[in-house]
Amino acid sequence: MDGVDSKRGTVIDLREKLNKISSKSGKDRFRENRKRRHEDSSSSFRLSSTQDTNGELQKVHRGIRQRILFDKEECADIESRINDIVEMAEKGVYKDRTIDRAPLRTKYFFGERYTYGKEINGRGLGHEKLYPKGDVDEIPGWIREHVIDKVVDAGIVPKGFVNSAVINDYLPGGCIVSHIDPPHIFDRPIVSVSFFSSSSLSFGCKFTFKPIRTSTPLLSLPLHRGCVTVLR
Ligand SMILES: O=C(O)CCC(=O)C(=O)O
Repeated sequence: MDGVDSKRGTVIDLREKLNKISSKSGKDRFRENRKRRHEDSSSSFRLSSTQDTNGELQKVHRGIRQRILFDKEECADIESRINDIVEMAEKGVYKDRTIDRAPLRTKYFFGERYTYGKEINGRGLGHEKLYPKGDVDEIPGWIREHVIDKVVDAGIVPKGFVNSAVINDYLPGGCIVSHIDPPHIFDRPIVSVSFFSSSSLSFGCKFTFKPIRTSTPLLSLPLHRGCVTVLR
């Protein structure tokens, strides 16, 4: 789930913030940008031909299904419940491990949490582990009733399939680093629902934080408010 909460005031754009952190002078950054543009066009990441690009694109498309499942009223109701979670988190109602805060993106783990990013010390895909059961809060009843049951009723996943729900709360300019949800921890499909605002999910792009950069994605998938995205 993702969203932007207009009630929570002005925030700094992550791109500005990270670029400020970078100590490079304007001249250095200009040189770096020119170099990067050159690298982009010769990158080993670039697909070798139009045929390869098409093949990759078809493969990505085959794994994605989307549909609008929540109307405006349902979205508004769920969004107000998400705001309640944010408020409760600020009051310290949840277990420590339920919440993971990063600049402009907060994750709320319910049911299960797994180690990722810095927690696996750069060892990469395959080294992620589940935290012990009970380290994070249970999936709230309203998420089961208003979100999971609806996804089950729509025939997207079987009853009893979902045992983990993560709310990703993005503030303006926030994003999540490119990653693969580890297959030894996550059964497929991965089901994502978007609330508060529309955003996009990019496939086949390189991403760096410092400086914040992304290569042109193979596919940039729109995620509309109320839309469920199913990834296999
Ligand atoms: O916000 C999204 O839809 C992506 C979330 C995601 O990739 C994750 O939580 O692992």
